Amino acid sequence: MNVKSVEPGSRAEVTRPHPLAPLTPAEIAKVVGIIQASPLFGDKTRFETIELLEPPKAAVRTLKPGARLPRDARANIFTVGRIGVVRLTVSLDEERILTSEELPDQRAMIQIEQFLMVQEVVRTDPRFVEGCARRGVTDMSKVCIDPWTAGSFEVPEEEGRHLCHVFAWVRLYANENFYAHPIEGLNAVVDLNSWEVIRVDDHGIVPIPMKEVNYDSQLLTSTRESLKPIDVVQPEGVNFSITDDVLRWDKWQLVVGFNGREGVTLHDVRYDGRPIVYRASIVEMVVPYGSPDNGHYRKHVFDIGEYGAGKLANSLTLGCDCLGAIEYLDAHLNTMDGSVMTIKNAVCIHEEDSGILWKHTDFRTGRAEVRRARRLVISTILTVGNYEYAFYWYLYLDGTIEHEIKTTGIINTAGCIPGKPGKYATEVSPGVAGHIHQHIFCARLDMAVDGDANSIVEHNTRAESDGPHNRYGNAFYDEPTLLKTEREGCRRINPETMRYWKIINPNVRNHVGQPTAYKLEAKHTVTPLVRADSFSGRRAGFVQNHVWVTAYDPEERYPAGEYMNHSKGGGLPDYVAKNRSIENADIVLWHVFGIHHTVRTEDFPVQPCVMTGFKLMPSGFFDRNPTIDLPRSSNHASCCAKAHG
Ligand SMILES: [Cu+2]
Repeated sequence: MNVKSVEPGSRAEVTRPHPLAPLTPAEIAKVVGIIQASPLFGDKTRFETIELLEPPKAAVRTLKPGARLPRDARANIFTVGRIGVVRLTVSLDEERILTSEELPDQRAMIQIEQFLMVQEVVRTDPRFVEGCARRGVTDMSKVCIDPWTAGSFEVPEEEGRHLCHVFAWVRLYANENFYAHPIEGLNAVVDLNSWEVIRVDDHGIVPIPMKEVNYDSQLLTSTRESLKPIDVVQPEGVNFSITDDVLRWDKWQLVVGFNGREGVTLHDVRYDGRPIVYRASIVEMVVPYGSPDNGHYRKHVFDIGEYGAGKLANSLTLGCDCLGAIEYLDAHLNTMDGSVMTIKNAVCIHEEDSGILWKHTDFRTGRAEVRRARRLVISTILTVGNYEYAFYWYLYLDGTIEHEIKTTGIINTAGCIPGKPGKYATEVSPGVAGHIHQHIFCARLDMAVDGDANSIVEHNTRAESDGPHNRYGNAFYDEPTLLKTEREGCRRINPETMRYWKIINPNVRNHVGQPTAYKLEAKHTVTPLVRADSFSGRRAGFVQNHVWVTAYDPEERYPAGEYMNHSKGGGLPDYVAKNRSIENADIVLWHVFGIHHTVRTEDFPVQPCVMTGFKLMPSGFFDRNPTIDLPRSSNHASCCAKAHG
């Protein structure tokens, strides 16, 4: 193969990447060079995102071994001082811009490079300085400013601008937890083009709580006795490999991608060579807060669409974030000025024991057969301001795919009169309130169960009607309903009927003559509570259903629309308005799930992980338990604990 030796964790040296592998640093630099050499580029041009333009699915599907496809990129650029985005596609092979589209009303995502610039601008604004002084804060170097996206609220002076809306806290000294000291009721609105504070809102003074509530080990005065270690060792090495960008483990194979908007993406996921999902990723996350008070009604932030998940990924640390024998992948992205930024160890890949997989004891003979479950974990952790999101894709030996999100970090805090957090919040420390909120995620699952032509069938369990056919009153049955169009594919969960959905391939049958299928286990949905026709509700139409199904269109990528910042609507409600057929077609399943978060005192100062997620489970895909062929094994490192004193 025409591939140079590859350092662990690096794609930089691969000279002929897989067609779905993310852009290499050299490719990102080349895209920047091509744009900089064009008349579109000027001194004030900045780069929002540069990512792989995935080749057409048909070309990937028919690619001969050893052949390659042209490498193309997508890029969004913008100009300092004015709103608008230019959307480009670029040919890396031909070294030229293929398409260029001016979108004068769209706004780029807020870039991490802009976070501290916003803080500086607000700290020096005389109206904001005065507001702080009214609250007894005169040392502005101690004021911490978090830039929140501003949304779209039809405020006349905000229309047609590119803004952020800020909340403020006081940090008493280095590494101190400033979220324990909210400067309540003081917000600024900052124009990200002119870098002026267009307005300071003072909603009234609430005393700043000064009690320290720390979590940093340097600041804690006592810790509990440490636990003896649990070591995860694989003395014979790991069971997975990455060759030419293809990750293989047991019967699984896939390509792991990464980009600035979505973070980790999975491509062409197969088990035993059989395709299951062509592309899977978490494409949006919106966090609506329930308080109408002060500036808090504006908190309805799209962490993926408005900030971009990729750039916020952590560099993970061995033995802390990740336990065991770990393979890391670096993430290569672009900075705003067009440099290549590399997040070392952004993606962690490892194997985990996950309890028993199956067991049976023959009570007549006492003979037991037991097999242990194991999963391959592909994970990444993001820091979005105060909060952390840890994303885990799990592949199991039995063909199950699971996605789990662990939410942790620091709740967004507001100030209150001690003992009076109000109707919309929980007081977590005297004078510190955490508002009720939700974290709503959307997964985009381009399904390919045994091929690209799939259908979706909804299953509801019904109790049998009364009558002689149900003499004992025990009868209940599963009722399948084929969803034929995009409008029929807009569905919510129903625990009363044990509702679930199957993604079937009507053209491939299992050994009992049924279509091969996977099942979506929607195990963690949330009920939307923001009014659907409100300013914020219109921007997040996708939360109104837990399942959406669309005909495949590679340009329909995001459930709240391609350009989110200051959006007024769009995304899935528009896609399904076309009401295309979703029967025996190339279809995309969108699953909306999340966490309903009524804050607990235990969520402060740092919240222990709270989980959400979903599963895709084989359901008629295999003719029998596909893990019956696992050999018997016994772990020789296990021993008796001798815990009795
Ligand atoms: Cu939360």
